[in-house]
Amino acid sequence: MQKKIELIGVQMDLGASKRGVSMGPAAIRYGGVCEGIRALGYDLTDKGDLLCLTSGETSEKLRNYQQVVDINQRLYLSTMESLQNGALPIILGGDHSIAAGSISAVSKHYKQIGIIWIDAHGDWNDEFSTESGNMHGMPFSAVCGWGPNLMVDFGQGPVFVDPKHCVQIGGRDIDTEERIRMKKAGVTVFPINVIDKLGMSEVIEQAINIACRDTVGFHLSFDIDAITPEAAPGTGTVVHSGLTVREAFLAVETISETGKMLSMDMVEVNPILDIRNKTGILASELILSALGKVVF
Ligand SMILES: [Mn+2]
Repeated sequence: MQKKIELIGVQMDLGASKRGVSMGPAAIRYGGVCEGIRALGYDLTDKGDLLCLTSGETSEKLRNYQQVVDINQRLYLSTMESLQNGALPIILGGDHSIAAGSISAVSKHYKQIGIIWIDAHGDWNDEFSTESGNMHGMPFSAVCGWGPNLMVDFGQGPVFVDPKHCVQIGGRDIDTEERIRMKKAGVTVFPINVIDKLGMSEVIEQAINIACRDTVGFHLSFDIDAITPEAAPGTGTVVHSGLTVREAFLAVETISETGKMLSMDMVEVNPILDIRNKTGILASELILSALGKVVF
């Protein structure tokens, strides 16, 4: 694992229907992420936050698309700059729409990457399959080249991630059309009931194998709503009966042991809906465990 880390906050919440995840980067920083990363011995640069445009074009099926595209263009450039510096980028969201910018930079830089996407949702919609028009439900599809088009190519000349190197973990609220699209594309999905049966230890091992086979390594995109709402109440689209805190830690601890994580997003922390920054602290701790923090 690289010793240089660059942190990029993204104050973006226009890809979601509930406001407030724009304050996520602050909540995760208050949770101690910077101090923790330095304590692990990394050379950390906190690049501060990107801010989104105050207004822009919108449509029913692609809500706030101009602001979403704009922030992704700038996050792409910032992530690419970090990669060219030889750093491992950690992106603090913000809603999940920003993963289009971060991942497309990682994919373009390394050419052949896998993705491990830990989330209650599939995030595999386009403008035709979406039921809400919320663009935080579309980035996983976009970085694989499956639309929506304006999120696939926003001027960067994308290198698509092959869905056969992509894994979704923790899904339990995947739309009907979205499910068909994921199956057709060939994304491997470990929904919550499969995790019940196999156990996270087995699931994360299989996921890592899929994401590492014929790739340089993988990007980890962690949506905090993957975790059960009792433990992570500070998020906008809660779905009951999610991952336990220990299952989540086991996943990121095992990921850390591989040394193959190239970059990471931690998204959808909403301090407005949180209880005494419980979710912000949890997000911070999960990042540290993904970077090698051990309990013994
Ligand atoms: Mn998500």
